[in-house]
Amino acid sequence: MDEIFKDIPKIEYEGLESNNLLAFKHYNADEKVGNKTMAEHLRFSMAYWHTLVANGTDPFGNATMERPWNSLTDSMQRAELRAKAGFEFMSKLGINYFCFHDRDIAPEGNSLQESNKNLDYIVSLIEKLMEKTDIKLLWGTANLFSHPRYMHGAASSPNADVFAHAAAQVKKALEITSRLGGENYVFWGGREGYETLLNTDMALEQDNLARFFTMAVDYAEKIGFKGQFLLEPKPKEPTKHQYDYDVANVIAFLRKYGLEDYFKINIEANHALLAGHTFQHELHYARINQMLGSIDINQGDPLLGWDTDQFPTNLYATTLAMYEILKNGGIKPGGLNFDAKLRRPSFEPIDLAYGHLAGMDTFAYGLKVAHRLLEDNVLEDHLAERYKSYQSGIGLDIVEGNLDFEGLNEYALKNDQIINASGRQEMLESIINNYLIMGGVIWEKM
Ligand code: XLS
Ligand code: NI
Ligand code: NI
Repeated sequence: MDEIFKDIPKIEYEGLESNNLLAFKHYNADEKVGNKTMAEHLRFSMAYWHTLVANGTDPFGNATMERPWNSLTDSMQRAELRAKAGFEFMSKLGINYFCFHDRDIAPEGNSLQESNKNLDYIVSLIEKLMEKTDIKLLWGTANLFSHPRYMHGAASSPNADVFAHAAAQVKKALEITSRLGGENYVFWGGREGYETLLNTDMALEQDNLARFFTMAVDYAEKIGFKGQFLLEPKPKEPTKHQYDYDVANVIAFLRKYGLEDYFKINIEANHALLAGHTFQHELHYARINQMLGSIDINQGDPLLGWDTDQFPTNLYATTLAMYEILKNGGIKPGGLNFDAKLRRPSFEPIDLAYGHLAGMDTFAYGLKVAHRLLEDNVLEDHLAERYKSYQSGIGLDIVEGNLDFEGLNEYALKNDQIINASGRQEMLESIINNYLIMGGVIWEKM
């Protein structure tokens, strides 16, 4: 096959000694961290929409991205070249998974029939590319937000015809995800939310959303789709208030409608920030509720109030994220999907390599530091000490349910000697810094 990204070489691991900017310094796919290789821990995935479809348009300006398929006028030919380019890119970067929306891989036609036909054609091509490269589908999803018909939402639209159309689209997206062996299926509530309560029946819209998810679960069972369903929270954008606000909100929603056994959560770093949380908070909240399914890796800008979807380069954040993932016992069948895009002026194809490479190295480093923190029981020992009053005496009675308010009152009346211990936050922060500085490489030489 003709090479499409001629400027992007195969990216190899060369370690910290190398000054080659197009080589990994930390991500070494086959290197073991604990009992798994980095590739097994990290399960990186390319996001079709950002890496292959985004062209640099923003509300103030036109496309900037130089991409080989931009010169083609036929939308199906563009889709074909994109697919080939995507698989070449993933092979060169050593990314073993990808994710897509239905409308990323094939253009929307003039009717549902035509759109489905376009999909079938491209899916056959993708199937062949997957076979050739051994690259797998992490998840598929349906774009229920770009087309004008979804202006009021999809499953939460006040218009039942829109609900039906969205259902047909998800039916097809489930079929192709299943055909391609997708390991998960994602719902991100694109326009499932509201602009004003003056015209919104929130109770009906939420009931309808749940009806929609229930039908999806039933249909997956019918066609034998074995993948994990995931819901991806986001507090705002495009609507003022999205229904899938954050992890806590999604868990409450799933439990209300009896869907909690069928779904896990896909957590995106930038969405956590928009909800006023850290990525670590959202991962932790999902983990302790057995709901951590997969992650969309990127980073936001704390000075901006929207989803900037930048490539992740913050070592502190990736360390704490990998800490949660290790505590979760890994994230399989989920993975680390690059829901990240280039800045508009980074318009050359080679920038795609720099972006993904930076993200992969940043997560590899975070993985190594998190693994070391866990091996040394740094935070675990401190936690055990901090909560030890619940291991015996009155604390154990509370935990075991042996006491009520009256019993506790009796105890408290006799005990006026409360002694607190320091939380040691600053000490812990400095320990984390020391682990971060010694990183994944230097300690091995010490
Ligand atoms: C947008 C979302 C979207 C989902 C997939 O903010 O992150 O890209 O991941 O629909
Ligand atoms: Ni996302
Ligand atoms: Ni996003």
